[in-house]
Amino acid sequence: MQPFWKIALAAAAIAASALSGAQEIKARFGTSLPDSHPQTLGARKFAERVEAKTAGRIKVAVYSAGQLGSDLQMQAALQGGTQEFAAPSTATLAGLVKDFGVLGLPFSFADEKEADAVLDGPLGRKLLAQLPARGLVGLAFWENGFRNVTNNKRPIVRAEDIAGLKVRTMQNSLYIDMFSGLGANAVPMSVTELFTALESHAVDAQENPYTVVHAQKFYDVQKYLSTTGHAYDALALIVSKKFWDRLSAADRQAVQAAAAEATVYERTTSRALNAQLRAELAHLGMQINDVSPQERARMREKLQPVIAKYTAGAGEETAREFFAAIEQARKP
Ligand code: EAX
Repeated sequence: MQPFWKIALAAAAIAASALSGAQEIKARFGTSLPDSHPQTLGARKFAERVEAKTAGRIKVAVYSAGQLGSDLQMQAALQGGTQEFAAPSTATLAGLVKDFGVLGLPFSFADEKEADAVLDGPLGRKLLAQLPARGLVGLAFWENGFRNVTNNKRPIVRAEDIAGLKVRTMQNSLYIDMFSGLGANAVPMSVTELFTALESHAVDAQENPYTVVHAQKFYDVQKYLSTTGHAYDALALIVSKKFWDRLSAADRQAVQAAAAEATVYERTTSRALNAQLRAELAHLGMQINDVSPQERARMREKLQPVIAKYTAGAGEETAREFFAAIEQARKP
């Protein structure tokens, strides 16, 4: 714990510099994933753009790989004003604003194009607009990507193959229910603890996009990667409202513009890496099997009660808008 007077001094320093409009403003951006993952690459690009747009006046220091805590802890730190930026999975945000839960509903998006259309459209803006009431400001949606199951027991060929596996999930009730719904034993924990849990066989399995499997070196402790693609995981670039409120209008504009540029970069990088890392993971010794569309449909069928529960839980109106936006994106 930092002594109170130190925190008070630091806060006063930030407030003073914002008021003068000339002094340096320091901010911290925390990510839960390693330096090579798009979450952290995006954070560094964002930091670079913010600095460029403010002539070096706003400095954003990036702390990767959970150095500032788990996604959940960082979210709380942003709310409390002891950390400025983060880009957690939107699944984490669903614990604060239930409407975010629609984004993680299994087997909703067919591809990234649909996700972009929904996230950058009215539904995405409506979700972000709910954050200030919770002490956060949402700047943009980034990408983690489609999540696939890895384990060290067997390839997931049929939906039933997931049953009985001890699967690490994110600390989010939708993901816990999703894997329980497929007959697995869901074990929620932070991604920062996951490598050790897999290595020590505390869990058999986990689910994440190729980029996370590669960045976290899960190929060293997991044999099988099955392309379940059960959910698209969007990240949200968020900022502490306490910090945001201290910025001048011009600085806010600069930060928004930096966020827009970093978003294009982060998504492009995520897509390029996800496309290239599948072959790399096979090369590193993982056995990769494609799950058939029929089996994915069977998984979706088994998850109907979970989908119904979280559709209702996220709010009828939000859910209706979410599915309508996907339909709209699908139109040629
Ligand atoms: O921040 O926790 C997870 O599995 C997520 O993929 C990731 O950490 C997003």
